[in-house]
Amino acid sequence: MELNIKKIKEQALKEIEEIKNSQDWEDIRNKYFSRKSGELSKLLKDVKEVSSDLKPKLGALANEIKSDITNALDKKKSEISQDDPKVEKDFIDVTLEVEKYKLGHLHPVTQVQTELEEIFKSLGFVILDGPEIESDYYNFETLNIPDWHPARDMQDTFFIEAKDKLVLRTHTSPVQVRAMQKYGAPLRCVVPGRVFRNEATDASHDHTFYQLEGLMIGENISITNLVAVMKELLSGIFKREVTVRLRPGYFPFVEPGFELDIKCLICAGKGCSVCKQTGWLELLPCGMVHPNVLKYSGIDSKKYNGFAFGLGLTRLVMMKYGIDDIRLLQSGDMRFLNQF
Ligand code: FA5
Repeated sequence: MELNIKKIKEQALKEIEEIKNSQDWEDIRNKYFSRKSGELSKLLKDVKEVSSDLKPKLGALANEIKSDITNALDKKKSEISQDDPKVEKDFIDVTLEVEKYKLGHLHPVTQVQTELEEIFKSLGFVILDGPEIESDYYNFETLNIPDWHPARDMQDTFFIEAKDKLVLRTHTSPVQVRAMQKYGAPLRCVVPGRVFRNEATDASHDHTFYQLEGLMIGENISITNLVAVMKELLSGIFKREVTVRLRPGYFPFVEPGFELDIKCLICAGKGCSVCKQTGWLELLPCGMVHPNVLKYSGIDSKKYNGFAFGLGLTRLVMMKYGIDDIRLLQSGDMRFLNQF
C-alpha cells in the first residue's frame, strides 16, 4: 500500500504539471479529490481499514501526499488564472467605479423656502400650513373683502363649483386668520404655500406660484418691527446689498399698507420683460394688520396689533438666481432644474 500511495503522488504531480487551463484543473482536482470516486479520497478511506499497527505510518504518509497534491493544485491555479480566458470573463474588478444612483434634489423654490424657514425660526417664528382649497369666507371675507368689494378684482380667482363657496386660494393670507383663531395672541408665524390665480401668464406671472405669509401679533408692534424683519429676510436670502423701495400699497386687510419692490436683478434696473421695463419688481407687500381682521380672528384689537406681509416666494427665487421667466420653474425641464 505504501508503494501505491507514492505512485499516486508521482502520477498526480506529473498530471498537475501538465495542466493547461481551468477546465484541465477542474478535471484533475475531481480525479483525485471527488468525494465518491476521487483516487485520493478512495486511498484515504482504504487507510482507515488497515490494521492498527500500520495505520499511523500509512495515515501520516497519505496525509502528507494529500497536502503535497493540494499545494501543487493551488500553485497551478494561480499560474493558469493569469491567462485563462474563462477566468478573465469571470473576473470582477472591485475597484471599478459603479454607476452611482442618480438622486434628485430639491426644487429651487423648496430650497429657498427652506432657507427662509431657517431665518424665521431663528427670529422666533413658527412655520404653519393651510388648505389650498379654501373657503370664500377665509380667502376674502375675513380679510375685510366682502363679496361686493372692488378689491376682489385684484386677484382673479378659480372658483370651485360646490355648495359651499370654495376657491383655490389666491394668497396665503387666509392662514393669518386661521392661525390667530387657533393660537391667539401673541403670535409670530410664517406660512409658505402654493397659491393660484386665473392669470394670463407672462415672464413674471404664473397661474400657480408660491408665497410666504408672515404675521407678527403682539403689544405695541410698529412699522419699525416690520421693516427690521423684512431687512433680515432680504439680507439672509441675498447675502449682499439689494436695492429696495417702500411705497404705499392698498390691501383691505392692512392699514397702512405698503409695497416693497426690489430693483430688478435680471436687468440691474435698466428695464426688461420681467420688470415690465420699469426696473422694479413687486416682491413683498405688507402692512399693519387691519382691526377688522383681528376682530374676525377673535383678537382684542385694543390690546394687540401687528404686521403682516405676503412675500412673492417664486419671484424671490427668480431674483436670487437670475431666472428671466417664471414659467421655467414649473416647466419640469430637467435641463433647467439640474442647474440648481
Ligand atoms: C397678496 O397676495 C397679499 N395677500 C399680500 C399681503 C399679505 C399684503 C399680507 C399685505 C399683508 P399680491 O397680490 O400683491 O398680494 O401678491 C403678493 C406677491 O405675490 C406679489 O408681490 C408678487 O411678488 C407675487 N405674485 C402675485 N401674483 C403673482 C403671479 N401671478 N405670479 C407670480 N407671483 C405673483
